[in-house]
Amino acid sequence: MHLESLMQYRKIIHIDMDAFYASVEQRDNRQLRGLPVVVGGDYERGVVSTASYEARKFGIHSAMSIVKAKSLCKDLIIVPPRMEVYHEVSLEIRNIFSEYTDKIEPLSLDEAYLDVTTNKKNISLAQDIALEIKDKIFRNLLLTASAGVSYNKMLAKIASDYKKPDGLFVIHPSKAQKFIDNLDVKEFWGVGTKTLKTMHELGIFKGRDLKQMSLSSLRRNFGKTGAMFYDFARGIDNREVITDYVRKSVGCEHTFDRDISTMASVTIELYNVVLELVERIKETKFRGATLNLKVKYFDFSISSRSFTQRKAFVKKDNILSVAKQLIKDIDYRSRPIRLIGLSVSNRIDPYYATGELF
Ligand code: TTP
Ligand code: MG
Repeated sequence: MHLESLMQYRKIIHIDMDAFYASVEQRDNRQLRGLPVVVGGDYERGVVSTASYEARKFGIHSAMSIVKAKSLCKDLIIVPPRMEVYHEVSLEIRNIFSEYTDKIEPLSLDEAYLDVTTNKKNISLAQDIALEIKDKIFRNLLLTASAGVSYNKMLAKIASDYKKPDGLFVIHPSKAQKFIDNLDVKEFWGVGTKTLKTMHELGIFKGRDLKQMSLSSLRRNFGKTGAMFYDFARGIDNREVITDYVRKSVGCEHTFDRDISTMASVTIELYNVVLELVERIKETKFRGATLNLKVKYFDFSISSRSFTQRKAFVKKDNILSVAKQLIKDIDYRSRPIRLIGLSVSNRIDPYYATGELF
């Protein structure tokens, strides 16, 4: 395949945490590790939210009744869900993703698509990004995730499921058709129990069978989704990664080669941070009414100050004069500083803003 034709392809990653709720419980309680655990309500009509991989060996899976699960494994441990903790972890993995791209489409607490065609670290191979993300999730959160990499959403999602748990699987554009031809149709996006039954009745079992079908016959049998199946069988899925990301702040930080403690050096460094912040505000078009100053001292302790005004912080002179006010009572003479950071937060919706935005 020529390089020029490869360049047209998007780079999509799908990340899915392994046995998410159960893994968090096993992480936080050593005694649960290596054992069959389900997260769910231990009452008569309770259902399994998720099963640890050890429990899955007994045939236990999500949405199964707890009663049934218990009958399959007499030593099953049932843990009640701790949604706040799962939400917290979800935010943390989202933060890791956003080190690479803002094009993030979360599907649930533990699953997201990322479009890394262009990315913040200019890494050319999406597979390298996926590996870094998996590594960071493991090092920071002690949890494993599986990642799928391909040029569209459908294939990236199938790929993340392919080597679970702790998997990384890449479907390269040049290998996609062969992969799809051999794929069971139940793996295709949008194929539920009912569709699968109809497909089987039509003699469609693998991707290659699906590809044999004409567009009109797929439309006749499956309505609108029929056209989608026609495309999927050919490796085509143009759905975009849809972000729900709303920026809450914009900022930057400078760490110095040497700790600083004189007024002259602090003024210069503060000015440099302001310049960069103004650039970032221009790039992101972010409008916020609060300016935050963060200072890290030589001993890594941190002080922060903030100031809120009626209009958005946009202009250099405004930001600089407020930043100077904020740093005034920082005692850098007796406690040299190693970092200065500035950020603007407290988003202003232009329609409700006062001042210069009107
Ligand atoms: P999944 O990603 O479907 O499952 P999982 O992370 O537990 O396992 P794996 O990805 O390794 O196959 O769902 C993520 C979480 O969503 C899961 O941990 C619990 C919750 N969930 C439910 O509460 N009910 C359900 O029926 C399903 C499928 C998931
Ligand atoms: Mg999962």
